[in-house]
Amino acid sequence: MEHVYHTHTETFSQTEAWIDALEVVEANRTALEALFRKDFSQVLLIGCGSTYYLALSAAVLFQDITARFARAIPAGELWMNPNFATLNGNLRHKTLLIAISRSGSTTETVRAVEAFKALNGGAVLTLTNYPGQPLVQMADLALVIEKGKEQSVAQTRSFASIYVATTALALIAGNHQAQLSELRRLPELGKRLLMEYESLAQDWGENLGLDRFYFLGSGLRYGLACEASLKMKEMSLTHTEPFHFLEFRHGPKSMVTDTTAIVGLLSDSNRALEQRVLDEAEGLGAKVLGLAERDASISFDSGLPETLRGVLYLPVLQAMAYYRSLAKGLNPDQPRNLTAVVTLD
Ligand code: F1P
Repeated sequence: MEHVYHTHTETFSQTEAWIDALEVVEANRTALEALFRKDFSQVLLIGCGSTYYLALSAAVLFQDITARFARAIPAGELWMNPNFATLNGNLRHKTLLIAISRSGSTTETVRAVEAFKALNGGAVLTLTNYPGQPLVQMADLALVIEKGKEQSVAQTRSFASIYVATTALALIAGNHQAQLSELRRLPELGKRLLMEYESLAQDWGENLGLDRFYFLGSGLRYGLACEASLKMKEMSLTHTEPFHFLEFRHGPKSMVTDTTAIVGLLSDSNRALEQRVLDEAEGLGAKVLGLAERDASISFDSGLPETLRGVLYLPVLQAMAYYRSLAKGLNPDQPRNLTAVVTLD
């Protein structure tokens, strides 16, 4: 019997965790509204690895939707420099800290929250997939999306579940509650993408003639490009890097060969500028794959606003990394040298 990898099960069942994410946010709506009414002048999002990339994308989303200053830093950076959150000790500028962690127990993230609280930096909201963990206990408000739990080391459905939650949170923070119902369409859309494009993900993943991957994304899609690149790196031990679209011309382009794959997470708003970068890379011999709302190799055809459909970029790219891992004879569930949680003394 063919071995069933957790990564496959988790990637292909992820839309159930998206539903859970929306339910958890809905169940905590009153508390969230109260939290976002508090006096704070910046939102700081932290995480490590995948969850840092999630924070990067969610910061753009928050700022776009709420018109409040939001930024992301790795949790380890905040742990080492907690004054950063309070703008060098100036507590007139209160911070809302959003700490993101699948496990809820990564040492850097726990230590960063401790340091932030010791400085009286502001309120703490945590987003995790496991109950009863330190980050859940330390929070002013903790959202736990248990359907996002996973056996694999590399995050797939956990990441996507928390990403869906942050999209809903940004709508609540920005007083756009009326748009929450639009998010309920995401799970069906995600399911369709996985069915429609699994064979494309497999073809690209199994193409071992490609020896390097670059993932390009701008705005909220940059953090998602980072995550897609990390999946490829962790699961398939491939040379891969993410870049902002227009940055690609400023050096990275010199790496393009005819064994290069370029994956473009295209926007609506800047599509023409982004497409030119892909066309230039193709002209240099790269194999190019575009993801976009419509008229692309992978088309969402979602009808959803650009800010709300970010999660749709993920499933097919996660599946591509999975298939490349298998094609290279690796175990996608257990990337080399990694553990699911980084615990420091
Ligand atoms: C974060 C994380 C993962 C990564 C690695 C180690 O954990 O960096 O993103 O894949 O396996 O842990 P968490 O804080 O989100 O649980």
